[in-house]
Amino acid sequence: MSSSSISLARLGWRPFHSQQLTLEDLEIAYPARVTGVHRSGLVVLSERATCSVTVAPRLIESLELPITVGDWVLVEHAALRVQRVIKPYSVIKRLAAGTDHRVQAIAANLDTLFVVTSCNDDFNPSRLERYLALAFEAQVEPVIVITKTDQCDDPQSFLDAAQALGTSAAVVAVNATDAMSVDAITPWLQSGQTVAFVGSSGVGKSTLVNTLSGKTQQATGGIREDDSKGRHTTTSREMFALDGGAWVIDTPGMRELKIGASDAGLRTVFDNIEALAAQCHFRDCKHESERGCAVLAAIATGDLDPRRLASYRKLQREAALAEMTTRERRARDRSFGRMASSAMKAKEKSSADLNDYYRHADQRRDPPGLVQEPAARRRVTYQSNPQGECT
Ligand SMILES: Nc1nc2c(ncn2[C@@H]2O[C@H](COP(=O)(O)OP(=O)(O)OP(=O)(O)O)[C@@H](O)[C@H]2O)c(=O)[nH]1
Ligand SMILES: [Mg+2]
Ligand SMILES: [Zn+2]
Repeated sequence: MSSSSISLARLGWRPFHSQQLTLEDLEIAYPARVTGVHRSGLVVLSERATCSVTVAPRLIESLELPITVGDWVLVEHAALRVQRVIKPYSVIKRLAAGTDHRVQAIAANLDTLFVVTSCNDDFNPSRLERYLALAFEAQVEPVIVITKTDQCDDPQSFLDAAQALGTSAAVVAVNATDAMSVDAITPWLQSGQTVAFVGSSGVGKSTLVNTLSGKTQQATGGIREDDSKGRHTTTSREMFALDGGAWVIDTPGMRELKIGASDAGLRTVFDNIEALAAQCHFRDCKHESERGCAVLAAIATGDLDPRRLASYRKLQREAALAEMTTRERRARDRSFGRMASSAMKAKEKSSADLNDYYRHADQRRDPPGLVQEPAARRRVTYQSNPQGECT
């Protein structure tokens, strides 16, 4: 444990969080902010100290989303243990890579998401749209940061391409190694604000964090995509304080970014297509070959990039699939919950029967659901049947 002396407001605490607390809560626990998540537990920062705390498996299982960097938790006064998690005002989440469709929380209680890309092959408008959808869905302000302007002959063309997406996200181009250049993102770094850097490996997320903090907080390095293990320089998410009082979260490079259910997020990223669609002749126009389609007309005149429409459709399909899978998993969890509860009831019934049996020991008969072993080594064992009832 190391001591700190920092106000809750400087740590990013808001009235939104206070509203979730009672005086009784504060008698048994105190608020702390998660700055790191490790297999063995969490690193948290409170008004008093930085500590490592544990989380009971039962609490982990009860959470809809895993605890992530930036979350607020209540830590027990009596032990270095999380008592509960405070609902965050924003969470950036994605679907985990692979086939199990788990939702992964990237950062919580975030004000700004810096979507980082470089003036090189990494720059990809459709990938930027994915990141923007995550931010808008979480109601976090996105800012597109284009790095490596010093290594590029025509940074303006990348700025123009990002601005051509036509979203409300601000676009900034910087040399991430140069403090004067990185000053361009300081308007989003007010005291008590929390920001995160996301983007592919090697685009300069950690370099930005180091340049902003004026010291080497994070290791930086080149991309090692040819490494068969695909190791990237930053391997875990961490939160740091800047001298000005803002909190920055550095994240490992993402190779694959799958979006989850994202209706509002997608509508915001593609609001120009939504506006055109409202002018189509048919209300249920699919913008394929219908008469009076305003979207196709805009493509024909060059006012809408066909890539945007293709990207919107692809992300809509992905979001719909994610929503369906989430619904299926919830249904599965609910039916598992019902099964578990009927098994519990069966167990309680069988205990009640057992008590009854012992109360009437003088008229002893074999109790229901029990197999009686020979008297010499008498003990009782439960027999269950597939319906979860005792016989
Ligand atoms: N010249 C120049 N080099 C940069 C710039 N941004 C990043 N770099 C270099 O690019 C390399 C990768 O930068 P990192 O900051 O480690 O990239 P990252 O996004 O944190 O990568 P991961 O941690 O793997 O996700 C380093 O060698 C940096 O010095 C920039 O704007 N200009
Ligand atoms: Mg890094
Ligand atoms: Zn149409």
